[in-house]
Amino acid sequence: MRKSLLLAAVVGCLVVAGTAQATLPCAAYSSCAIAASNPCTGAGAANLRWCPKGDYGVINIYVTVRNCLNNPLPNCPVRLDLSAIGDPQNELGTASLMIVGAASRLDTSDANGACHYVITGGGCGRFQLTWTATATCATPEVQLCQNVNTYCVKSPDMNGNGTVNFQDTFKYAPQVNAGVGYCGDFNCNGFVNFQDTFTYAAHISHGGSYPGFTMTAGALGDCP
Ligand SMILES: [Ca+2]
Ligand SMILES: [Ca+2]
Repeated sequence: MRKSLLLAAVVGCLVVAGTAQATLPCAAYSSCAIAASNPCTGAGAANLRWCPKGDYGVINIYVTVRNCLNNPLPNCPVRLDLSAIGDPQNELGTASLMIVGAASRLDTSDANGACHYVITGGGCGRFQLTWTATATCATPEVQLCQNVNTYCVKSPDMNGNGTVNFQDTFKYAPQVNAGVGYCGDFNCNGFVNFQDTFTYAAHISHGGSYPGFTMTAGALGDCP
C-alpha cells in the first residue's frame, strides 16, 4: 500500500515536471536564422538592396521555438527587438539609414514552433543590426537568441527617410552624370547608367511613405 502511494506520488511529480517542460520555451533547443534577399556581386557589391516599400529586397528573420523536451512549441508569442547603427555612404552627403516599422515586433509561433519577421528599410551604406528574439509565453520571459549582423546595402531611397522622391533624385543625378557611384549603381556592375535609371525610376514612381525608425549614426566605414 505504502509502496503504491509512493509510486503514485513519484509519477504525479514526473507528470507535473513533464507538463512544465512541455510548455516552457528553451533557448538551448530553439534556433534563430537571418537571411538577406536581393544581394548583388560585382564592382559595387552589396549584401542587400532594399526599398522602404518592401518591393526590392528584405531581411528575413526566422525563429523556431522549442520546449525543454526539444519539441516544437506552438502558440508562443515571440518578441523581436531591433537596434541598428548606420553609416551612410560618404558620396551621399547628408543622409541616414532607416528601418520600416517598429523596433519591437511580435509574432506567434505556428504549429511547428516557427515565427517569421520581415524587415525592410531605406538608405545606402553600411549598417550593423542587433536583433534579439524573446519568448514571452513564460514568466520570466526567455531570451532565445541575440545576434549582430553587418550589411552593405543600397536603396533608391538614397537619403534613408522612408520615401523615394525628388530629394533622392538630387543624390542620384550627380552619380548618373559622373557615370560612377556606389549607391546609384543598382546592378553592381561598376557604372551608373541607364540600366540603373530604370531601377531608380521604377521605385520613384510607386510613391508612398513608409514610417519607421532612423538608425543611430556611427562610423562603420564605406562599402566597396
Ligand atoms: Ca528618400
Ligand atoms: Ca550599374
